Amino acid sequence: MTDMVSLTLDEVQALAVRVLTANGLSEAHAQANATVMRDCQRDECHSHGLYRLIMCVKTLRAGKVVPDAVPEVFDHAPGVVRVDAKSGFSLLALEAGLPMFIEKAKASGTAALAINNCFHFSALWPEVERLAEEGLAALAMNPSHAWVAPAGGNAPLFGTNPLAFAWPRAEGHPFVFDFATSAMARGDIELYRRAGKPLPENTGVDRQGSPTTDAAAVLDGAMLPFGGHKGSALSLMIELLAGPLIGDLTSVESMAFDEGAEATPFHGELLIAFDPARFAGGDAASHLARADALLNAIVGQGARLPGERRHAARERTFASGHVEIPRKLYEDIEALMP
Ligand code: NDP
Ligand code: PYC
Repeated sequence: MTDMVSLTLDEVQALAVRVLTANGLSEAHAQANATVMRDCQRDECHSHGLYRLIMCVKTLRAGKVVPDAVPEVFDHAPGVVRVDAKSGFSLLALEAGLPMFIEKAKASGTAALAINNCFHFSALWPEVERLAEEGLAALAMNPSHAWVAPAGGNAPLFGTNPLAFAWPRAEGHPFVFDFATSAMARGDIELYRRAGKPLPENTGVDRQGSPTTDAAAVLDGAMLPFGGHKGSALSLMIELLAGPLIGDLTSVESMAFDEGAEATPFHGELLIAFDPARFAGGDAASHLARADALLNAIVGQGARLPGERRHAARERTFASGHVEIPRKLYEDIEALMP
């Protein structure tokens, strides 16, 4: 018996849906959540693939998420779509809001989508990649739980606050980056802890504020932002834009709402889209070609573009027809069946 379990993408989806519905989640939410976990597993984004089932089930069992919430979409302003997730998971709310959001962005050149009152566990790149496939440039961001100390501070205040960006390209995959504004996503630190591996330096501090490479000590202490004051400022921007601006919770408030249940964070999410066809008018194709030249020049220097590793992983998965997950994770997931 090997340490890894091999699954087709259909099996990944079916496993996630089976575990989520068995724990009380509606079929519609389970399919939406499972699709993003499957796509992360396909692209070897391990911290936000099937591993997320553990946190989703913990969230369902904590009892605050509404497992069959039906999101409500509001045409809030000419350039603003608002979706009330009604205390459900975020991904079905996103599905509900996307058509009006895309329509507004294409009609006006730019639009924002605010998702409110959602439990959020997922990677953001699938969301902005979808928008770029519609020909739009896009940003997405959200707070999480207060796990990260601000630069120069010593106690958790910010979330791991991801920021994702996508840019459409005439040929090939859209250019996409997506990263936590903490030195490492919390999900990755958890995977280090599970693997018993030391963290890179400057990932976090222990409860006493002393630097440590021990993953469990950092999870119990405070994570650090990436890039010192620069990552810290970006993280703060995300707290403000995807928190008070859209009338939703900050990471500190999400943590307080959690009341120690260690469920997935509860807050809002902000997406913004720009349509190059509107901004650049008849010249859009030539301006997009100049953008391509810039992106190609990066690759021409031997540097890699964000997203290249993911796309290489995607091709490997399609070629082999399966993904592999650690047997221990597979067993932990099976143990989530009630
Ligand atoms: P990574 O550090 O793994 O990757 C960040 C980005 O940088 C990716 O786009 C990646 O592309 C790119 N990249 C990595 N290395 C290089 C390199 N050497 N050269 C060029 N580009 C590079 O991301 P994180 O660990 O910070 O975040 C992981 C995921 O966690 C994200 O998807 C994020 O959305 C999610 N997350 C979600 C949260 C939530 O609240 N829902 C909170 C925090 C994180 P590539 O993928 O091709 O390697
Ligand atoms: O990995 O930091 C993280 C994270 C928080 C919420 C979802 N993922």
